[in-house]
Amino acid sequence: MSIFSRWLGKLRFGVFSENDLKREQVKTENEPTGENIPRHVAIIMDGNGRWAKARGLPRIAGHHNGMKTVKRITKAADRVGVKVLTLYAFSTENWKRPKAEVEFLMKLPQEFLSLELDELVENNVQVRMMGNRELLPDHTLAAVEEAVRKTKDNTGLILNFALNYGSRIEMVDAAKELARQAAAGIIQPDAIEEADFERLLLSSGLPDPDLLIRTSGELRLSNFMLWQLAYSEFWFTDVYWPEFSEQHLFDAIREYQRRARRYGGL
Ligand code: V07
Repeated sequence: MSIFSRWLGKLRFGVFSENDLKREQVKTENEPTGENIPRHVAIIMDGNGRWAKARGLPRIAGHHNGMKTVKRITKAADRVGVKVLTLYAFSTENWKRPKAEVEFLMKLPQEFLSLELDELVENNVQVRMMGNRELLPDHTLAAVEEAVRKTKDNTGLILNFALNYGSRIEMVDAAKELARQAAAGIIQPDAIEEADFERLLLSSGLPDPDLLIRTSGELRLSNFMLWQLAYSEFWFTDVYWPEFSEQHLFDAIREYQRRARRYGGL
């Protein structure tokens, strides 16, 4: 059935849902539907600096535009029924960048939240943060904690920011805690199971990502969710993060659905 006749039918019978209207506002043509929408999508938002450089702009202009993409993609993911969206905003390695760039990046959570928190609350989105809180500037942490607190009882999309996150240190910290518990006689080393380790990871309580997206042509994990991505589907694009659109997200999800169907057929 064509889109046209589907809409004609809806017009005649007056069964426009709220989602139809939202869809119309954005006008995407390849919106995934049906079974097998990935529950958890994780994204490495790469290429902001390169996007800026290609336009003769400073790197921070790329980061700032990347922030606008965060809003667009959060709404699109929510609309198609993704339950958890994890975004890699700042890695433990990113501290090595020039001081001025790091300072700019550390202001983005506040800026993003001052613009978007009200709407996130309205849309029942739950904001979380995954990463080491200790090294974050007070102003950054305060803004994030406020968003986490104000949205903690929300039951819609979980928007999980990986901020000062590194997967190896996450696992080392989990191992240390298990070692402490073993030394204290709380657990038996031989009885340690995957679930015991998993409970100590920063993503504890979330399902593993079904789909990992990385933008900007890089084909690496860069210390991102090494444990949690063990069984995930990967999708890469050359598009720089500031130019990543709803259409790209939907392409990735449709490809995920195709792969899931193929496995089902075996
Ligand atoms: C950052 C924009 C997106 C592209 C990647 C680098 C730059 C949103 C946040 C954010 C983080 C936590 C939070 C709310 C928003 C953010 C950093 C960088 C450090 F609770 N975008 N964004 N944080 N960029």
